[in-house]
Parts: sequence; C-alpha cells; structure tokens
Amino acid sequence: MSNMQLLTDYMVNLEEKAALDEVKRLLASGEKARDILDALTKGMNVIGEKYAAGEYFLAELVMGAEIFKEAMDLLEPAMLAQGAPERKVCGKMVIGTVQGDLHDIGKNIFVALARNAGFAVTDLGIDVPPAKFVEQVQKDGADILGMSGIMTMSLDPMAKTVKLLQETGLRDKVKVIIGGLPVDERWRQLVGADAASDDAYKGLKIIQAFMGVK
Ligand code: B12
Repeated sequence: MSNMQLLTDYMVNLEEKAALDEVKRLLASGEKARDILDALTKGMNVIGEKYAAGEYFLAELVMGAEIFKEAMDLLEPAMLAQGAPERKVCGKMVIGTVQGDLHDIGKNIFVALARNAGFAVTDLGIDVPPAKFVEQVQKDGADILGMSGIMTMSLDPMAKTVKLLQETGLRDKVKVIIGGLPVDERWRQLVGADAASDDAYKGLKIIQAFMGVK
C-alpha cells in the first residue's frame, strides 16, 4: 500500500494521531504538500459519503473535520514554502454564524468540506452582524453567502441580512445558502435565501451545483 493510501485510510478511519504523524512524516520525507492534501481530501470525501449513507454519524463528521483542519495547519506553511500553486478555486464564499448565535461546530464542518472541495472561504466566525456579511460579500466579490444559525432566534438576523443585500443592490450577484439545526424550506422562504440545509454534506452538493461543478 502506498504511503498516500495509508494516509487516506487513517483519515477515513479517524485515526487522528496516526494521520497527523503520517502528514509530518510525509512532509519530512520530501513529499509534495499538494499530494498530501489530495490524499486527505480523498479521505474526507469518503467520510462525507459514509455520513450521507448513514454509516457515519455527526460525531464522526465533526472528528473528520477536526483532523482535516489540524492537517491543514501543518500543510499550509509547507505549501507556501514549496511554492505550490493554489488549488483551482471553484467559487468564493463568505460565511459566518449569524448575529446573536455563538454555535460554530456545524459551520466549521461545512467550511472544512467547502475548503476541501476547492472553495475559497472567508469565515467571519460567530455573532456576525448583517452589515458585516454584506460588507465582506462586496469586498470579496463573493459568489456565495453562507449563514449558519442553530437557534430559533437566528431566523431574524438571516432575514435582515438578505434584506440588506437587496437594499445595497447585491442580492442578484450572490447565491445565499442558510444552514443549521432548525433550518428548513420554511426558513428558506421566510429569509429569502436560494437554498437551505440542515446537513453540511448536502450543503456542499448545493454550492457545487451553484458553481456548476460535480
Ligand atoms: C454544543 C452546543 C452548545 C455549545 C456551542 C459550542 C460551539 N462552539 O458551537 C455551547 C455550550 C457554547 C452552547 C451555548 C448555548 N446554547 Co447550545 N447547543 C449545543 C448543542 C448541544 C449542539 C449543537 C451542535 O454543535 N451540534 C452539532 C453540529 C454539527 O450540528 P449543527 O450545528 O446542526 O450543524 C450541522 C448542520 O446544521 C449543518 N450546518 C450548520 N451550519 C450550517 C451552515 C450552512 C450554510 C449549511 C449548508 C449547513 C450548516 O452542518 C452541520 C453538519 O451537518 C445543541 C443541541 C443539539 N442537539 O443540537 C444546543 C442548542 C443549539 N443550544 C441552545 C441554547 C439555548 C444555548 C444557550 C442559549 C444556552 C444557555 N442557556 O446558555 C447558549 C448560548 C448560545 C448562543 N447565544 O449562541 C438550544 C437552542 C434552542 C433554540 N431553539 O433556539 C439548543 C438546541 C439546545 C436545546 N435543546 O435547548 N451550546
């Protein structure tokens, strides 16, 4: 079995220490950060598929996202040092958890999946006011705005943000996806978003469709 396949398997099996040690070992032995990233990406994709198929649960998805994030922390400096070209960006997304809401575990999973799939993501973090979302969408020339909300009261700031996008003439320039525990089709209509999902993996498929990829 190749070293890269071993790394993919560690990732799929959520063997955190083994996966991170393998990333370090591969870097030290001169492997390209890009190839290592591809092996991790393969693993993360399998985790996503297992989750969608009901073989893995939320805990595994969270764990996978965490390992991926830690591995990226190791890889990013190496990519810069090796002068590796940026992966082809398939879309620009601004995302955050809406004002008043401090939950970010689900958002972070979605961000990890999106970055893993080649999206350039500006993550504004938690408790993000409508004006901040709109300002960043404008600044980045974003294709997609993602808003996460895990609490019932998150509906209101989501709707306010979309209203502000309309008022500033940006609504037609950006696709809006909302997500989180209570988010459903009813929320989508009330907020005026283009898509809604309570599942990060389904959310990824939606934004890929927005950009016309896979
Ligand atoms: C962990 C947690 C916390 C942690 C948050 C830590 C963190 N860094 O996020 C802490 C302890 C800080 C916390 C605090 C509070 N919490 Co809390 N918390 C939870 C809990 C137990 C789990 C949430 C979670 O992370 N789930 C796991 C993630 C992976 O799931 P998820 O968020 O739904 O995300 C998935 C999808 O929704 C989707 N997704 C998420 N975002 C996005 C975005 C997009 C664009 C897309 C496409 C998809 C997507 O992807 C993920 C994977 O599929 C829930 C209960 C529950 N069972 O959900 C309560 C819960 C959300 N909390 C609740 C409350 C009330 C609070 C507090 C007010 C409690 C208090 N009295 O102090 C505070 C303050 C919160 C605030 N102002 O934000 C309530 C909300 C009730 C409501 N209807 O509004 C819940 C439902 C508990 C309950 N039953 O009462 N909480």
